[in-house]
Amino acid sequence: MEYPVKVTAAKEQLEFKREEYAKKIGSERLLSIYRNMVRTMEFDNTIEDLLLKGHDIVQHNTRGQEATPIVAASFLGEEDYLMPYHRGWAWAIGKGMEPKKMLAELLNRTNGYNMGRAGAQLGDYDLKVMGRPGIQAAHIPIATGIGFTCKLNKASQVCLCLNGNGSSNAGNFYEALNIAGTFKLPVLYIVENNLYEIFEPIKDTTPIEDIALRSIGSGMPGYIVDGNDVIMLYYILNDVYDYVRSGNGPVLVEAKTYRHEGHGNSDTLSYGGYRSKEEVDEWIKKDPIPRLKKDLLELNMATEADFEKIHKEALDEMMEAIEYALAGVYPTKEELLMYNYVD
Ligand SMILES: Cc1ncc(C[n+]2csc(CCOP(=O)(O)OP(=O)(O)O)c2C)c(N)n1
Ligand SMILES: [Mg+2]
Repeated sequence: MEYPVKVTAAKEQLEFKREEYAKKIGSERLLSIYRNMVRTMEFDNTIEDLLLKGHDIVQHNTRGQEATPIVAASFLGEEDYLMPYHRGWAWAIGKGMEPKKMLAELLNRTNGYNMGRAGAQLGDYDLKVMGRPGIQAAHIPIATGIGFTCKLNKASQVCLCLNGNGSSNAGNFYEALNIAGTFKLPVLYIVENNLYEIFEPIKDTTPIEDIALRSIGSGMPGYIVDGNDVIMLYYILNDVYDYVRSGNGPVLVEAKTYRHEGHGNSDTLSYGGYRSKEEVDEWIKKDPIPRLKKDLLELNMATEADFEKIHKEALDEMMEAIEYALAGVYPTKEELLMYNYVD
């Protein structure tokens, strides 16, 4: 029997002509992806500064993993859903959420996206960005449920569901993918395999190296892609979205990547504790932001001035975001009790 799993490294990379494909995507789109990666990086830096100043924010830094969620979100239209997980903020910025309202939400102010009541589980239902549950992998069956909605709507609407490699070990993952595979739901499941679950290296928690293999048991195609290479990601995801939007059913994409920082605010061991400085430094060399910049410069698709402008605008935006967020107020006791089921 021929299994439907597809290993990217074998076929696609042979056919892939980097320069030609980058030109096909075009400067405008690639610079817009670059801009969103830089905005995400500056958003993370802003949060880290506020944490140092004593503000209370739940933070899982994106640094190093900007490319996959931003490229994936760049294919979503207004009608498409996004079900995120806890890692970073790239998915939110990629789908069009505003850093100032995100920051206000993270600081629990009423001028945030969810009146300061969701914090790090923020969402924007107008943009079809769903708030994530705090329980690992609980979001995956929800994305599958959204897949039923999309299928019933019969348009080419899709749901993008982002996951960590750790979530792919949970029972929910298997159940949710099994149902999506059975009913051919238009859901794109992406696993950002950053090789760790908090302090645990993947080899201590998972018996396989390639999470994409788990697509086989759910009857859907699987892809393995370099999650730090914007142009390659675009190339693979372009076909994957076409497949899902055309009613063929779900796909599982595994993006190989790495987080530069610790797991969350309380992880001070990111260097020298559970992982070596050499390992982190090797991955910093594959940082998707300078990598895309190098590609665009080498292909004469952008100039240094374009990049300077993007970085400056991102910094200015974050200064405004801090001003906006800190000017917000906390919800009152009455406001905190609003919008419960009993209402
Ligand atoms: C049921 C449950 N158990 C444990 C946790 C604590 N927790 C938060 S993130 C995480 C690991 C996530 O690893 P992974 O899915 O690989 O994502 P990454 O943090 O590496 O991006 C755990 C165990 C939780 N949120 N829910
Ligand atoms: Mg992980």
